[in-house]
Amino acid sequence: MIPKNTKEIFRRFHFVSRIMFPAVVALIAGVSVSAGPVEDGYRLWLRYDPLPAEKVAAYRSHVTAVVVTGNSGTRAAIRRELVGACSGLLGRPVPATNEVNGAGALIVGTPKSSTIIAGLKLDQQLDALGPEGFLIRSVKIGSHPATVIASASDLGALYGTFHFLRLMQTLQPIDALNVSEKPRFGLRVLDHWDNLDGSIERGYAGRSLWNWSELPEKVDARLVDYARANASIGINGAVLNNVNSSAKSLTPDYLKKTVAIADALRPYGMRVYLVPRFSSPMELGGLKTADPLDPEVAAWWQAKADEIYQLIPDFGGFLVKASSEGQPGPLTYKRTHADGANMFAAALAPHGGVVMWRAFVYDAKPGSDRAGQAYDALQPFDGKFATNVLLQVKNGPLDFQPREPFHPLFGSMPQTPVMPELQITQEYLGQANHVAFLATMWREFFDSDTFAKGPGSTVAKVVDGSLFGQKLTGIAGVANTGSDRNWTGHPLAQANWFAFGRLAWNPGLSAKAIADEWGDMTFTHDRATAAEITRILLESREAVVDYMTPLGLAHIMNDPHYGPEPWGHPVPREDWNPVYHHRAAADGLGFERTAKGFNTVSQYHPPVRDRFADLATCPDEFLLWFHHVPWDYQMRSGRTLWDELCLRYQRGVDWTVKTRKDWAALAGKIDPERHAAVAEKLAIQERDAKWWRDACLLYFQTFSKCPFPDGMEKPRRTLDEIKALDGYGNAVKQKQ
Ligand code: GCW
Repeated sequence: MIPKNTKEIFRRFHFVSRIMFPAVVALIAGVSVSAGPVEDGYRLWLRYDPLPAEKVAAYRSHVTAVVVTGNSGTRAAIRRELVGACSGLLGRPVPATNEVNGAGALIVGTPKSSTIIAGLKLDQQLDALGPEGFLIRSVKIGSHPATVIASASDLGALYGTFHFLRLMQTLQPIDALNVSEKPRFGLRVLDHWDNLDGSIERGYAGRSLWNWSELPEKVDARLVDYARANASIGINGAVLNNVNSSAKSLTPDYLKKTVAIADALRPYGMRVYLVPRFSSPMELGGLKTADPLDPEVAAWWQAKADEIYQLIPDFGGFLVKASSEGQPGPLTYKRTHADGANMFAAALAPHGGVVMWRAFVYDAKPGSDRAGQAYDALQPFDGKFATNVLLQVKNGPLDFQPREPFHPLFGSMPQTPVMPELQITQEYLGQANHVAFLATMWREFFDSDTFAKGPGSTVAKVVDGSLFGQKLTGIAGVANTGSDRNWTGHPLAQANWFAFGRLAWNPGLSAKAIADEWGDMTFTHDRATAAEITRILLESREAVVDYMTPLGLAHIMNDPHYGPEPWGHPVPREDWNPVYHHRAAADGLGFERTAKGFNTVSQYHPPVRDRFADLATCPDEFLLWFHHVPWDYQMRSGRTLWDELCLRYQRGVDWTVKTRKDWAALAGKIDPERHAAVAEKLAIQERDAKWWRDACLLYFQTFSKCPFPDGMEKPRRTLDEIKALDGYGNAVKQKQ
């Protein structure tokens, strides 16, 4: 049954009714619609404006009616999406019908929901694709050519629907289709670091989409568009609250609010998850302890899990940050991470829920390598976790830096499902001001060879379960969405949300293929313009690495994690201070992680460790991550380390200068609203890139004592002037 408030949401359904139908009707009536929809970015990649005329002509006879029988929430969503999208893309109404009346029907459903699909006898193939997989086939129903989108479940049929629409949106042929798809990860989840007061930790696109103070009475209609966008790229879960959590989210009142969100997301196949605060049995239950081995504590969690499932029968489970950065956890009680995770696992198991246990743990142990601590803390527990526990590990061993080598826990936990945690929000990559297309970074991560079982043991194979035979698989992305009208702050940052979903579905996709799809769907079908947008996206992340942290540098940012501060700042822990990470000194730069130093490189399997450990074979990209290198060290380029460093920073700056010009040249090729919005962001990016270059190089020069090489633009400000800037690069002190 669809709850009342969800019906209400559907009644007020988004742009299909508000913008597109008036446009379509106007078209039919021969009225010109020069105004078009407002290009404020709200529609994301689900823009269903009329396709180029030759494509409309090619598609028209293949898309004449939508046949989706039955009225489950998901089937209704499929029907609505197809009718709205096809009518918009083809510029004339495509009706929903109950049967096939002629050529060009789109028949969508399952063998159970559709007698036509049942008649095609696809059951075996559909079962092999699993509940979320689907087939798309060009068939004949009687004498009528038709297209069938079939799955074993409604949700798979919804995913197939969006796949079909994507084919049209990217101008692919649809006349002889034979597609079969299934996701490579089971759990494809967005982690929202959203606080109950509406703020978002590391969120740069406005406030939380969950309006806790108005829920459950008022459910923002926008949640349906959020769910549609996610379903369109295969995301099937959302963790609603911050990993730095408040116990309040598990109170009966807040659970009711969560029910309302779950109801809104359900038709689109998104399950909700919560982050329980480890100390909740004390804070909410009045117990004296939260010790995971205490029977009363376990019973409290069991009762809480029962209460949640009573309210939300398809609740996904818990994501837990425990004994990490000051959060309570099992270590408080001298218990282990496995003890903590297994306590939650036992409470959720009867209901089919999972625990995603975060591996982002590091101690304030002076004199040790922070980047090695998660491996030391968790690897010994391989095989000790309950079967419904996944270990959620950030892609790199430090913390979502512009570039890190892959985390050594990937490939070192053969008996544990390890799920990557990627960060879609650009905490350390210019936040919502810089373009940094992350598909290239994630591609690098998935393709890294762990050598866990010899060559070819890529991270992708570790995490999709194929290398070690795990059935439970998942991937999480820390969301970059917020209440901003365009969802992600920077218009081009929508591409990162899209890329996360596409890679969660298929980690084999190339960054270029994803960028092409996204640009085509989001901006324009003009090939030259779309190619230019793709090029900018594909180059962007490397440029950010160049002007922030080239050659394996990391964590040299200021307090808001935005600008440079290599000189460091007073912090309670040495491993939060940039100087701990870069180790600049008269004798050179970089963190020695070989046997000459902390030997953290030994956490990798041979020959990965040997390759990183040997200066002769360590890739330039990771040089200063693994080695402390003299300023005059000769690089592969033939330049000294110092000169190379300077020219990398310069290369990053040059990219921002050139990209601004390239973008300016696209004026008139895309809508003026989004063109201007991106241009403004690129201006900020250029300014910031220069700030990074000058701050880092002037500071490092105090150690290297070397002159700036030819080819590098000289800083216009002194180091002291730069040090006086605030966290976002503004001069705060007046010049005397
Ligand atoms: O990257 C750091 C962030 C924290 C974050 C933490 C984590 C949610 O600066 O804001 O806390 O990582 O991942 O737990």
